Amino acid sequence: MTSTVERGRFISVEGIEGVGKSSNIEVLVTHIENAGYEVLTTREPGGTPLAEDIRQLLMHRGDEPISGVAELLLMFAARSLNVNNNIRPALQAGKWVICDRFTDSSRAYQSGGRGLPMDMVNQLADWVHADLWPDLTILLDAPVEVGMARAGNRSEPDRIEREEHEFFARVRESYLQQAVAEPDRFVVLDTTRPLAAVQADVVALAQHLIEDNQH
Ligand code: Z5A
Repeated sequence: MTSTVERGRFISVEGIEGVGKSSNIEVLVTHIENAGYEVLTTREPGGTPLAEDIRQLLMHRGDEPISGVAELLLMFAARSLNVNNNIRPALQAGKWVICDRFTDSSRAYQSGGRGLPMDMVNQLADWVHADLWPDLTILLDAPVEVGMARAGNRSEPDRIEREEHEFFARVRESYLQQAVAEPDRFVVLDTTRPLAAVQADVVALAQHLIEDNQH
């Protein structure tokens, strides 16, 4: 008799910079682990040694311009590595996967922000991860000024962080449109509230998915 391992759940966390992805992923992971599940936490771009190298190219390169298309292709090259070497094997082994950004980031930044056609992003998504999409996407939302002020308290901005306010406003708008288009997958949380209140919502969402998994 063969025993089949139940596929784990896949959660992505999205939002413009400084909205609190790291701060909320921490409590999300702790809650799911405390419920008895093994969790793989990963991030994009990155997550595998080669994908992390691509991240370095994208964030801290020199003066050579990177076109929007080159940026998009590098994001998806890194995503292909992360999906094949991390995410799919973990889900198949029954682990839960928490991903700090996924393809919705490419839709928001490279299409919404840079202006590339959404269809281009969606075709690459089909190539790279086909029917694999998060079971739940938590969109942490705040006005650009709030995210920028929080992020501004940290270290030197990277290449994408040096973009102007209007760029991030387009990114945020694209995220909000995605959430409206896919209400079954997205949950939008207002992160202008105190961190503890946002974290309580994140834990409640995780608990809902855990209970759903047990039925
Ligand atoms: N990118 C892309 O263009 N296309 C793609 O396909 C992908 C990515 C996958 C790297 O992302 C860049 O890659 C990103 C998009 C692009 N560029 N930008 N911008 P990243 O996720 O690594 O970098 P980031 O967006 O700058 O995120 P971050 O640095 O990890 O920030 P965060 O996790 O969202 O925030 P945090 O560190 O948890 O919180 C920031 C501060 O705010 C911290 O002091 C917290 O204590 C505080 N905080 C958080 N929440 C609250 C609340 N509610 N109240 C008060 N203070 C708070």
